[in-house]
Amino acid sequence: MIRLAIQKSGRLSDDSLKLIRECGISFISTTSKLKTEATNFPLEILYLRDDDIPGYVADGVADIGIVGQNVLVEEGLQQLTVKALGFSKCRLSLAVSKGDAYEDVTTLQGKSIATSYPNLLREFLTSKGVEADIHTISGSVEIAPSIGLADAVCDIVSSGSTLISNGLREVETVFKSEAVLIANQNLNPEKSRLLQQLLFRMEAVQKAQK
Ligand code: PRT
Ligand code: ZN
Repeated sequence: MIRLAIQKSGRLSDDSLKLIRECGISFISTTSKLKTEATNFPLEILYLRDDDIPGYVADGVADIGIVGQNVLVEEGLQQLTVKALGFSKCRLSLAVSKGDAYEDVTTLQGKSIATSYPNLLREFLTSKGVEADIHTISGSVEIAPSIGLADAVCDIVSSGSTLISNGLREVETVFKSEAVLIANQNLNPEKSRLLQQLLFRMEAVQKAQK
């Protein structure tokens, strides 16, 4: 039996469940439950918050998982990556108030930036030789400039409409992300074999969609 961790409820959930079903795996999904067992493959599904998935897979509480690269790399666990899955695509971007002058990333030198991704942001700024004051907040990052909490924000963007409706302008892409399959690095031979079977099926699904 192999244990897969997926997001309980959020932007990754539907596509994660869909991928498992497209692999020919049947299970009864109820969001009220915390786990479920497949009926025709030795797979157990755990429903978790996305932020907890990389750590649980690293620790072996789950054997494999599906999570956004943004969360995985922020938590410093990119070495768990097995395969990019092509859904939940988004980017982590820097944005400033739409009336603020912005030349290039050096404009942010000495400024304060609100984000939920301090590690990804710090790495980006360091690579550009910029020093800024990073304020880590866990949600509602977009309102930080309008309430005087920060000069700029660094947040996840897909369509861009959230930034626009908060009077912000996207100025730099910090990190590009999509959902990835991750795996514990010390799977026993039986679990490794099950992972290989799953990967084979996922690749067949992806080929059929091309
Ligand atoms: O409860 P839990 O902790 O499990 O979920 P969560 O609220 O932390 O995550 P969730 O469900 O919002 O996102 C899960 C993953 O989906 C993220 O880690 C990304 O990998 C991916 N993803 C794809 C996104 C988006 N698109 C996205 N648009 N994650 C968040 N957003 C948010 C963004 O934070 C901003 O508030 O949507 C808003 C911007 O969207 P646009 O379309 O207006 O630009
Ligand atoms: Zn989360």
